[in-house]
Amino acid sequence: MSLDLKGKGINTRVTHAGENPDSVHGSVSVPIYQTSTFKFRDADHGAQCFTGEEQGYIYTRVGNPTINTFEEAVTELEHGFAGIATSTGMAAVTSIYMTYLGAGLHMVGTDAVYGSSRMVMENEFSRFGVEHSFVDTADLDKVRSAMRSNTKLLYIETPANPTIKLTDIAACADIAHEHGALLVVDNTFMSPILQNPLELGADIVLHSITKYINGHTDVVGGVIITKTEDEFTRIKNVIISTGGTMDPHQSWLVLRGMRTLSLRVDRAQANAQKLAEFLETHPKIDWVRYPGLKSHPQHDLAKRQMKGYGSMISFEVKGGVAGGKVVLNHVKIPQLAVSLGGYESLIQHPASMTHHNIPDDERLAAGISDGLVRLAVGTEDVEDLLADLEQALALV
Ligand code: LCS
Repeated sequence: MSLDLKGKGINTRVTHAGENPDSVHGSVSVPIYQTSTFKFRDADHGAQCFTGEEQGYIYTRVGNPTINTFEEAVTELEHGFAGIATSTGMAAVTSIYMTYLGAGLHMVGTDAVYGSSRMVMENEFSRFGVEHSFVDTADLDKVRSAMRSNTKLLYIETPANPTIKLTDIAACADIAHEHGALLVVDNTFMSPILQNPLELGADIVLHSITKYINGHTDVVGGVIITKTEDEFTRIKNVIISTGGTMDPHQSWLVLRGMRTLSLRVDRAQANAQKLAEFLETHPKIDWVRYPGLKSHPQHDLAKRQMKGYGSMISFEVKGGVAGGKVVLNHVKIPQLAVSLGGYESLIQHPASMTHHNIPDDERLAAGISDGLVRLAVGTEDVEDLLADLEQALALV
């Protein structure tokens, strides 16, 4: 019997969600069902599994017990109907685009989304006649005026990568629904610990679990969680036929990583708050963007829709790109690498790295300046991180 998690706190739910003791040997950790296919009892059983008259596993692209355990666990944390694990975060993004968009249909998206979430639409889906408008979704008037009669998706990322601008999820849900569209939220930067978009009116939430959910910088993956059975079935059918599914070993690893999610998030965001406050008063820093700072233009929205401020900071060093490079090249603890959400601190330069494929005019219009440095704060001792940044900034 699994533990009833109704009414339990987030730390209990992240520890026990999806827990389903092995009925054969009682293993506490879910077994890795490393199999591509499943044997039927007899011909009738096989046929009934295909029609759905019998519940049973058929083939791992369609479903697998280890993968399902991870999906159930993350669905519990996002308060959804069901989840679908995908091979990468981008497989989650493109599967949603594929499910709801087609020739002559339109989406509205946040202008400063993760670079590939925008470029796959502008470069690939546009070849199939899909229309798009990427706008500053922090400005609700811009969202309203971008919506058209053929808009099927409003796709937002909040906080956005890497500008740390916020979008009002509840207000966007109203706008999407008034136009007969669905609201999709990329919740990667917050993880299910700090923000639950389905509870704020969104229809679909996705994560690159490469980041906080796995948290150990050793696995890529994605997940989609829907509010309703209808949306789950539509997306699941697309993923089964296009093949962007996760594999059993990958699912076991991300579930293992996820068990410590709330501990990691708590420590990393406590560190991030102190680092952001330190950077804000540092004479070598031009500006800092972190939702936990009162100077963040949407600090009130952060308090309203987020349960914490996360551990992503953007800032610009005096002297722009040249100043930023000095910091990137001289910090010793944060590693110079893309990605985020692992236990360790990482630092990178979006204009030349994660967002290099966005044309300069679009990138600058989206607020991703040439000198913007992105710091993903980890779980190290904050005194060590502060001292490290201080010594690197002294060299600017
Ligand atoms: N959504 C967000 C917000 C992301 O940051 C990323 C990857 C993705 C989706 C795609 O997920 P993936 O396929 O990589 O699992 N973001 C990256 C970043 O900021 N640095 O490296 C990858």
